[in-house]
Amino acid sequence: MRYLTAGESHGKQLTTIIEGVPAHLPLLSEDVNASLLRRQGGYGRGRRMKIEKDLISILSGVRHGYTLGSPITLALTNDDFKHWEDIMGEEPVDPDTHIRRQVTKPRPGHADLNGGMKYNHHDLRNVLERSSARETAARVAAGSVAKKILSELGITVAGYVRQIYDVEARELDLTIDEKIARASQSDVKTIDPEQEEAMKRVIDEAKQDGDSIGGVVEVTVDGVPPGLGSYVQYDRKLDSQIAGAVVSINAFKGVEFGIGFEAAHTRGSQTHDEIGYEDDGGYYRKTNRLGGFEGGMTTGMPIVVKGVMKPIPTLYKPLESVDIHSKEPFQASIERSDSCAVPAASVVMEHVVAWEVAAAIVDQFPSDYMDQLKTAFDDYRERLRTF
Ligand code: EPS
Repeated sequence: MRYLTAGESHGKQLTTIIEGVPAHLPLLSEDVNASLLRRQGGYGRGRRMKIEKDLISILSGVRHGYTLGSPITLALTNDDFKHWEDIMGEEPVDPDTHIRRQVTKPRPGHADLNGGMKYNHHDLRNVLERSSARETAARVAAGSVAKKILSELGITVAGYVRQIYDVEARELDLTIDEKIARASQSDVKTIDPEQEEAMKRVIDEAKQDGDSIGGVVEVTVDGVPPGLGSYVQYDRKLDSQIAGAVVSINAFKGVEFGIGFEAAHTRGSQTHDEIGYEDDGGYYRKTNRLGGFEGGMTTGMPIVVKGVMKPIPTLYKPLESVDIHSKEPFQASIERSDSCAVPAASVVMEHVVAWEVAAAIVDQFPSDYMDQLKTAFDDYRERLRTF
């Protein structure tokens, strides 16, 4: 299973084309829209989210509420395009207008300068329009289809905020359904209501100062059997595929599974998850310190993965940079942006992780149509139960 996205931040639309989804999966535009709506929410976003009403059109691959097994095209119109038609239209414009509108001041921390140098763009809008995190809407759309496949197989995925700036959610012993319920009730999509106000406060403070802040997102996947992914080849390790997907989210700088970086200072006896056996359920782990992975394969314990998001680089507070035409230094002062997008990013991370898990399953089992996949998946679980 694979997908591609296309579209510029202020262009006409974002498009996602997904290939390899089994036939006969129930899929409605409401399923995708529910995910898109969640991504649009979250305390700390700027004015753009009030302009966009992200609603998908399914242009191919679905008939009468079910997938056909053919490529699925999901199209998302940018409502803001009407204000940008002159700037982002595909027709040529006269050279004077073109020069007047060029963006020549690269923002530190964004793709602007490197992208301009690489593609020889002297108008940095040609870079920033595609590198913008608006593109994550198209990835959430793909992930919402992945989540439908997973839910048919009894697998649940939850994304929520662990930390914003220096405010951390407490370690809480919650079921995945409780995590989903709490995050959905929280303006900052955290599972810890006690830290909610403090998280909002640091976002307000950053905004007042014209600054931005990042944080930590966690995703849990419940209901996965052991043995998804493979140890036999480096590029088939599912944890590495998930890690790559997480770091591919705009502004994400790091990833860890389970205790993650803490493993640098825990002993082996305090790191690994002891194995037990029950007549009814087969093998199980007594703990889940490794976040559900050994040898690039799932252990059967929940997948627990964290991603760290840096503060958004578009700042009201100026940072030093250099104009690429005049070569003069300037203080980058920028129009609108989000002061914190960590809550929205928790929805994005949930969906990219869901995609990787679903893609691993679809690639591992016969999956031309849903019943075939379900039967193969159930047989596999049954075989493991008595292994
Ligand atoms: C973004 C800047 C802001 C965000 C945008 C990502 O948009 P604008 O420049 O139009 O104000 O709101 O996020 C989205 C549009 C979205 O859908 O998430 C950026 O520079 O990455």
